[in-house]
Amino acid sequence: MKITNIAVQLIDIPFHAPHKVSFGQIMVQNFAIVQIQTDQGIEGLGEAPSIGGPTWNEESAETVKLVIDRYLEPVICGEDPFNTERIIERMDTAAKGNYFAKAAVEMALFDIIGKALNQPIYNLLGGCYRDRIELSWTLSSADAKAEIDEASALWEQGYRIFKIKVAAQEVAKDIARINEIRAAFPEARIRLDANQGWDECMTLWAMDRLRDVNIELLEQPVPRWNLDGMVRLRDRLNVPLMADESVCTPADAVTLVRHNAADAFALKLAKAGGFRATEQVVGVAVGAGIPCYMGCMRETGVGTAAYAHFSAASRAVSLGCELFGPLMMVDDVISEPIQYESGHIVVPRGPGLGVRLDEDKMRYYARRE
Ligand code: MUC
Ligand code: MG
Repeated sequence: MKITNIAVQLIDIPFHAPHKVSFGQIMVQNFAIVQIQTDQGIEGLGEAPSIGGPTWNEESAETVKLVIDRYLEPVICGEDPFNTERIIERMDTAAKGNYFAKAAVEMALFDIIGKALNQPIYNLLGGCYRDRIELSWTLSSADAKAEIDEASALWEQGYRIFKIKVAAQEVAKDIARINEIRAAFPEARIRLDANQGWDECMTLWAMDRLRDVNIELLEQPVPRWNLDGMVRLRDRLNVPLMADESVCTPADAVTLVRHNAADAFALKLAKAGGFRATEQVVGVAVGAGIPCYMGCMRETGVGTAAYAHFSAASRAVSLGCELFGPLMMVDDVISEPIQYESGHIVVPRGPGLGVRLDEDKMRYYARRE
């Protein structure tokens, strides 16, 4: 089989409610949707999301499209999609970094391979170790009353883990808000994610005031480069520290382990460069006894399916997942929605990613400029 064409389309889908995080208030999610064609008529789907631009890291849907169109497509066309390792090497030679772009391409390759073999992607990665994954729901409106209402409805549906986004407002307001949420949900598993928005001093100050709140995990409080700060925080806090922005590639994972800088890793296929690189990150984590969580960038059903396949097959993903992207947005671009049950995502079972694009929705949400 040979790859004949790669098409990248930009689409924008609004969130149900403004998403408030350390890097701003985001109303609309941007995506680069990748479609790879082959000479045998099998098409593969991939996706790279971005939260309103290059906000979470350096990449955006626009850079993904440019890098794929101009630098990756020319070195991939004509290759056999089964040769993922060689294609990854060619992509790494043609473009440094740009992992979201490479992950979107590799996702489409795995979709093709799964369809050609008539197998879901999880069967290419270790099989169905789990067929549903517990969700951690993110509260990101920065308003305690609204978040308690939101969490109450979810609690009824079976959600038990809540991740509160902090650092979008003054730290004292976050502390009051977290206390209110804890009082409303004494049994909930509560995690915090500052998205690099605090410094070491502020983290110590805040966590000292939250010491009776029973926080399960504190995710990426300080900037991604501040590994020494993470090491010191680990020494001084009683709450486990989860690395997210600090741990993207397998090399990052090794660096974190060598520094003893994290208790847990948040995974994302996009930030590592795809399934294969994420497997390598997990290899480092397993070797170091570090448990993993499957984060997300608020993907459509395409990317969400990919992340679900990985989490289904990987025993190390023991801290649940964040695969609720389709529920956060007003619509999706796949024809059959991703299934959720009692606070869990149900892993799609069809060949490849197990999802199909709805072309009308793609046209409706297409970038207009
Ligand atoms: C994360 O865990 O950092 C994606 C959207 C957002 O607000 O943060 C990332 C996820
Ligand atoms: Mg995070």
